[in-house]
Amino acid sequence: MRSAPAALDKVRLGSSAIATFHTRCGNHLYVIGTTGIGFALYLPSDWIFHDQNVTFTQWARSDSSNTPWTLMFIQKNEIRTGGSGGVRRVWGTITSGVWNTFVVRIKNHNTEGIFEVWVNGVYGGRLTGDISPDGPAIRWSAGQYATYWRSNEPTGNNPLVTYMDHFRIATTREEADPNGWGTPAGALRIQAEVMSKTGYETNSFEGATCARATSGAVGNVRTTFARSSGTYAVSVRFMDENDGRATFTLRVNGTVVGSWTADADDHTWKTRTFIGVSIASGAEIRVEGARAGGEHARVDYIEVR
Ligand SMILES: [Ca+2]
Ligand SMILES: [Ca+2]
Ligand SMILES: [Ca+2]
Repeated sequence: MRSAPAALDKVRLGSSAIATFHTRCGNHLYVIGTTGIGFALYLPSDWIFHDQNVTFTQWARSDSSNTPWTLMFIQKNEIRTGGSGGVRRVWGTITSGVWNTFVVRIKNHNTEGIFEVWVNGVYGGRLTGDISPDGPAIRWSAGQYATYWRSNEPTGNNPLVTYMDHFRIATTREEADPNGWGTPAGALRIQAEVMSKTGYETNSFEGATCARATSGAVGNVRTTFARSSGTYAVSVRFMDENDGRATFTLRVNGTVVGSWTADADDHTWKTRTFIGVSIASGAEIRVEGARAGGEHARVDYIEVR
């Protein structure tokens, strides 16, 4: 049985956005003068990754439905762009069964254009120069679009189901980033389930998608810090189960920031915060844990602000 994931939040326009937009034909947004476009994508856990492109969102000039278009698509487990606009690149990788978050920055210009992408909070890089679509504003379309299937039989699941949520247009990346929704302004929240894992696996528990330790050996979830170097507060949301006492350790580039044991045993999600943490751009942020009794050392997310 296939069940829809819980929606993350409602569609809303960032409070600082200078963009103006309206909807047309159900799924087109017109975006003027934006710097950040944010959205989230969910693939069902039984998604079959394959080598045909599955376009799920695209951008073009607002004043014409003609080309050029920039298409964003899934191919294998990669997020790529392509299409007649010439914005071609692999931007990152995703997994099924979790919400994957995106921020896309588009600056239209024939010679000084910018197109850059963050996938799950990780910077995927930048293309510059002649960035299409050109025109007075950007038309943003969401939903599956047949490109490969014009001339080929579709492969993968049948039906092929994708979910999108958390659409936002904003003037800063932080505000556009779905990871920041519901978090303090400027905070960066990275979900454990989309981090790299060793000895951990994605799990759903007590209302949260999280990562849990797979054994009594110490494992970890980890991510690369994509913001500028500085001093930050770091919070870890973890589950304190009632049938075990796991110990968690937060490390930045290998150095221990702090360690704690989930020994309240009241079976609730809790947040542990460390302040004054020096983090260099590009540093690895890691949370370690291991199963202890019936407690799986579950981590929901980390938040940096
Ligand atoms: Ca416990
Ligand atoms: Ca348990
Ligand atoms: Ca989570």
